[in-house]
Amino acid sequence: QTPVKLVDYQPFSHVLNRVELTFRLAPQATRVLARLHLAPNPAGPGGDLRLDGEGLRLIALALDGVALEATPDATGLTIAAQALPDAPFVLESEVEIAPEGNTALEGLYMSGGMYCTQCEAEGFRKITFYPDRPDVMARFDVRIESEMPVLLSNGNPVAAGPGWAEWHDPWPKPAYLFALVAGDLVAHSASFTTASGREVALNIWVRQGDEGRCAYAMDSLIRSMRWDEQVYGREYDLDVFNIVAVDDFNMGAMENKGLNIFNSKLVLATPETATDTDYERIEAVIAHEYFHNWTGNRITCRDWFQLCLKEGLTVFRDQQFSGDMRSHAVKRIEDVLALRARQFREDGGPLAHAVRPDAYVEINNFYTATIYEKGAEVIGMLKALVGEAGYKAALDLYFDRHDGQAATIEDWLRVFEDATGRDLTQFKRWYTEAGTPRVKVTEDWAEGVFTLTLQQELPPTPGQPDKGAKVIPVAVGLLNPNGDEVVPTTVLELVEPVQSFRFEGLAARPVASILRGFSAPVVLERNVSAQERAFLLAHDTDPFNKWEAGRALAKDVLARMIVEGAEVSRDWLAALARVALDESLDPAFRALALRLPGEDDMAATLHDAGHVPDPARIHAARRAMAGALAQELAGALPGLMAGLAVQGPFAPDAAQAGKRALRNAGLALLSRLDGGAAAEAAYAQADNMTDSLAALAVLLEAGRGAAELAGFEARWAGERLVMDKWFMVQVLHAAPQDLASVVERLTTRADFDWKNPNRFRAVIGALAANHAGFHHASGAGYRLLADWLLRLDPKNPQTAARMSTAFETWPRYDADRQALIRAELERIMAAPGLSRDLGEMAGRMLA
Ligand code: BAL
Ligand code: ZN
Repeated sequence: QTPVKLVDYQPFSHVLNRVELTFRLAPQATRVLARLHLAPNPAGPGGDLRLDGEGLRLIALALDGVALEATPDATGLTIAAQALPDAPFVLESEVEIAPEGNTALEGLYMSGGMYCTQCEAEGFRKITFYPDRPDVMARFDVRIESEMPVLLSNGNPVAAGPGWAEWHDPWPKPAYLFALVAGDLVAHSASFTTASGREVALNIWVRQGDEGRCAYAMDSLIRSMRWDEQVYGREYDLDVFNIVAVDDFNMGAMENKGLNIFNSKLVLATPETATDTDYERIEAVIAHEYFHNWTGNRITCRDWFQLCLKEGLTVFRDQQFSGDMRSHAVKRIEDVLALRARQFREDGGPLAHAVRPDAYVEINNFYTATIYEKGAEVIGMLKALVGEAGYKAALDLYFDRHDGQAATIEDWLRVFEDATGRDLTQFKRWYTEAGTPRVKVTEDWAEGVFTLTLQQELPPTPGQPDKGAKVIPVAVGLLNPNGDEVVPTTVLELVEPVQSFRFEGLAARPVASILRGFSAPVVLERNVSAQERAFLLAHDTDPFNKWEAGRALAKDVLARMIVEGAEVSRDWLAALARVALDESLDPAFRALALRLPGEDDMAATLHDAGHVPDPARIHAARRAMAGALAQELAGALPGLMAGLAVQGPFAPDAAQAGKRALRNAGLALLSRLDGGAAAEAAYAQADNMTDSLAALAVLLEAGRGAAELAGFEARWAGERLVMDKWFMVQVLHAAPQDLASVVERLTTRADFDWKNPNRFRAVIGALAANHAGFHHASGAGYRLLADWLLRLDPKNPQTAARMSTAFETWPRYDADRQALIRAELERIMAAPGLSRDLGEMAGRMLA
């Protein structure tokens, strides 16, 4: 496996101004005719013309109308320099491909009888011979010939007739943004008037029968378009914006220019079929893909090492949007929970890599939490350092300077330097160095001066043993002993390995609220008493740190229960009960405060503290903690839940969703007291999927729910997205010792369509997410996962590789579990015909 390296970047030998494509669609034998208008690139290295191409049957090739002999190799074809004119020329090719047999879901493939494409990162080379690299940007004209009634591609429609349609995209784009859809589809349509008064036709294309499930996605799209105009000054630039929902999709969605293609689970929603979490995700992902139109499409990446340039920025923008639409406090807590669960986990293990990596074997393996979520955190830090006005000036300059270009992280940082005058040389380490910094805090109080000393430690990561000090914005506020804020939020800039910050003129020793809003993606190490955490939980004015204080307290208590067999802390119970019952607080916030630390999270925490986590003990202690909390709140739960009843029809907004979240948290606690009786009643009464699924999960946790599972199945058997939930809930909530048999039972069902990524994730992804079950000492969970990865890999290597990250935490566990996991990874590595995707992942985990 030869890695691709950032240092080897060279511009392409030619420029490609225009592309004409004709598709004659047929499931087994699609013909693709390409006319590439090429010219020598004066800034390029010269030499041969190398085109990428994989799995293509070459029918014909011609240069300026003259047939050309060429023999493709496994990855493309080369036209020797001496055969190339020293002036503009047209290269024509005709190839044949078989979309029906394309189970990798990359390139042109079929899903539910329709044709669709996925070209990011390197899928276009499976469609035609082409310079499949993001810095080659061209205008596309596309003609589709097919009996399918709806024929779509990027850009604006030009003309159509029976069995054909033509599209023109006026905006130069790289091939990864190409898209084509042909199917028997219906549209949910609307229109949008841009800030400058242009009309844009909006369509969400779905299969017959799904058109009534698109309203929320359309509403989210319209709000996203307006928001990007108002907040970033970015207007849409085509006459149409099409979204298509497909059932078989490796990712969540894809931002192809003017023709977004979505996993149907991120489009289709009704109150009966989708949960509040689904609605929130739909809103966020619709926004994310739309925002890519400027941050990704108009300004794209020079090469795939720069992936975070578009993904980190676009995640940051969708997080801002969701905060504006819902609650910034709740959104921030949810984002940090996800960051710690996925990115910190990645950063602390064998798969750690920089936000801008400098080598890869398979780029599909780098669509990671580090590129996306840490990439967004880095932008949040930049914004904290330069301020609102600096950020706005830098972004305006970025759009002005780089519109139409394929840019780099250096370009990105330079606009901040030019707009604000700030030197970002040291800050750039956030992009080039992996690992989660640890910031140790010591506090000193003497003669009215409070001193905070911050020391940064940068753990080694694969290939990066030593690192330089980072620029870490640490937002701090100080409270006096009465709970009043005496120093409002101030951003301290930690740039040295150790640095002290003084606060003068204070009447009494303050209580410090540090890393407010989670101002940097670091682990804060601080010796804080339980009393001080409880004080911050009660008084902190920063909602993130208020939640964080409760979280840290819960983790301390739970860690002592696991390691020492300690009892649940009465103080913690009392403090949490106060928050849960505080009606001045947002129900969504209270629901998050009641959510106990997850088992994987506790395993990481214990490992960080020098313990070897025991999954069975973690599981038992967490259940004991939930039981104690239920006892503490026993008298208050009925009143709490009654007060949260939603009046009126279902709305997927933050206010109702927050009430449902807190009510269902209450239901979960109540089941610890009544064995699930209230959950049975709740399930019977539920009139929306949020409540149905929550009650079902509670019943399964309580060892009940057989009748409800059967009823659920009978009602939803024909609904793939809903049945994914049915599969998943059983796996997530299986008792640890039963998990393997539950998975084995589910995977032998006829409707376990394992080639569908959503169904595979619903079962095999959930297997790995059931911490105590997956890590059961028998090793059955590990074996099952490896078996399924090996089965999926020849069909869909991208999803197999993605799911293999379940093994990335192996160094945390005891020697027996480590040996079991290593044996499975070695079994994977030894498999004949292993994909580059899964091979790279297993190899990195074993290194
Ligand atoms: N570009 C791949 C899908 C996404 O991040 O939007
Ligand atoms: Zn994206």
